Amino acid sequence: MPDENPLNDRAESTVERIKRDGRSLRGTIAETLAGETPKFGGDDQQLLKFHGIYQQDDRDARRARTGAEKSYSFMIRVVIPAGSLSAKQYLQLDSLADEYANGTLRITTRQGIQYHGVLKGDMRPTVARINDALMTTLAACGDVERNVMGCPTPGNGEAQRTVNGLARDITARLRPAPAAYHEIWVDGDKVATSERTREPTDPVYGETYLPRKFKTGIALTTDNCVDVFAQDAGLIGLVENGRADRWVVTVGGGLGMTHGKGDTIARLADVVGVVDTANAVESIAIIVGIFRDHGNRTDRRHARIKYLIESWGIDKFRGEFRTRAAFPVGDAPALPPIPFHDHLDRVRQDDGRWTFGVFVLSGRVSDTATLRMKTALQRIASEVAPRFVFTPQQSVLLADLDDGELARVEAILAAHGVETIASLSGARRFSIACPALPTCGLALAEAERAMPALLDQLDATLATLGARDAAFTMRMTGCPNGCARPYTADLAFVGRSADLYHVYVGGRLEGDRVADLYAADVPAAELLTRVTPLLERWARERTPTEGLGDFYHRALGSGGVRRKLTGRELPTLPQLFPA
Ligand code: SRM
Ligand code: SF4
Repeated sequence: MPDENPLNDRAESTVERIKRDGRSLRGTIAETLAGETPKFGGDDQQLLKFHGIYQQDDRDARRARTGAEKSYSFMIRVVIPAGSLSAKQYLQLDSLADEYANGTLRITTRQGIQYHGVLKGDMRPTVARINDALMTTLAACGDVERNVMGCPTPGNGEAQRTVNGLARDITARLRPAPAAYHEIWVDGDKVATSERTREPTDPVYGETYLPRKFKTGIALTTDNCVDVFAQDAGLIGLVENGRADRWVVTVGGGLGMTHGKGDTIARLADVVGVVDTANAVESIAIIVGIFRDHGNRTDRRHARIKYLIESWGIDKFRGEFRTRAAFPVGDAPALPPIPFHDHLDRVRQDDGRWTFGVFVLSGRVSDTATLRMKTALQRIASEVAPRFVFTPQQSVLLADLDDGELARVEAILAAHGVETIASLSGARRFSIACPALPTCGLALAEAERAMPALLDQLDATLATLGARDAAFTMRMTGCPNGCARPYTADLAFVGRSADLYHVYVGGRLEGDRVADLYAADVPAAELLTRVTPLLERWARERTPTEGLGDFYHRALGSGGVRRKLTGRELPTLPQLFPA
């Protein structure tokens, strides 16, 4: 079919060339690993992403090292479909954090794990031992299907099994198969060389893989904790009698924007149609195939599938999907509002056992003087051995516990200073922050490191207003790329420059609405004072279960469900909430 994306008329982007010349993701990674230099060249840095690895430098140390070589280390990301792993696997991940990384594990917003601060010489043992524990870093990053998210649904064994099974099957169906990965990281030096002859191109992705990253999430009509409408592709299980046998297929969500660029957008997904469980995996593979064949390969800023949907329109996309599908595709029913659960605290499973959800602030599993989260989880893994499930809100569930094990888990958590869920404020419990400084090369401002102080202030304000326990989601990112999904939050702070943030208001936990730009270029020290008038009105006038975003829209009388936001919005700070 001729390519009808007008943006594809121009020359291919540099990354397309790197992928094509990369000898099936081999590059010269093996040679650089064996050499003395502390860093990889530009092409290899791009190829390393497909192996789940980012070259980073300590941005705190940059200023001190002016003129000297940067302080390089590596971020390594582990793929964990639907966030589910055994206690034994968790113990392996835990020990690697101490042996090779900065002593912490970072639970990601896509239910994966990241290590920060791995030195070049430690990359190979780290990745090899992740593989030893039957996990991988392959395709954790790069222009491929990323870690597939799945709702943990701890109370419902049947739906949970289906979601987990689909997440694993999509992962297996769409995982790239470069021999280079095993040669370099698992099999060792003997075969790892860039001199290898060309091997067959990847059966799913071809020579140049996808135009850009691709993300899939699996939700249920009973729970949208995976933020399914923010995903490139999604499956929403239509739950009846505890089972999900039919799936609404969605396409075209995505949050990354660029400040000031009106042609970059955060966008919620559209519905493609309804399919049976047996065809759900293939439905995602078809969407990936359409993206591979028609996505933009000239301008990476516009290379996500959301831009193809914007350019084609959803009707044309549905037509292409049906043409490729060798199975029935039904029209989707109008979706009911889908609730949201964070799955924290005690949840009774349908087999009578328990899941206990532990809140992890910004996903950072570490030990401090007062909170020894890392030791607590390590002890639980070795002494109780529950199934571990990382959540899309950067927390962890400990599953399949009998009554005695539940009591043991709660005792270990308490002994290590882990707060009970009941003691968390609503804003804290649903907060998310991205890593930002000092590791992220794209960060413009702080996020994870600024979150504790910001939450302390917010909690104090909300307590004064009598709204400490009201549930809403506050998210923070160091730049507009949206890694903590800020644009679907009730309240979000998005880094603009070292000390300035844009403030967004109007999303909500259910993830079916994007926010408005509420105030622009607000200094870090004034973030809370800028939103306090809104918080005051919300606290005074909200209905008992009304979140901040819902109230904002009701007070504004906007009534509308906003599904798209651009990088060049004007602030909407309304007269109703004067600064
Ligand atoms: Fe992200 C790039 C961290 C989820 C949108 N993201 C990055 C990098 C790798 C920075 C870089 O390219 O140099 C960050 C590494 C920072 C560090 O030091 O660790 C990074 N993203 C993360 C994580 C760890 C944030 C977290 O708090 O957990 C999440 C890892 C998920 C995983 O396990 O795979 C993470 N990133 C997201 C999400 C949320 C999601 O997927 O649900 C988004 C928004 C959804 C989307 O993709 O539209 C997101 N990350 C981006 C973008 C913007 C992409 C775009 O279309 O414009 C970038 C920049 C890029 O790709 O060029 C980015
Ligand atoms: Fe880095 Fe920006 Fe993503 Fe935060 S949102 S991790 S600053 S790319």
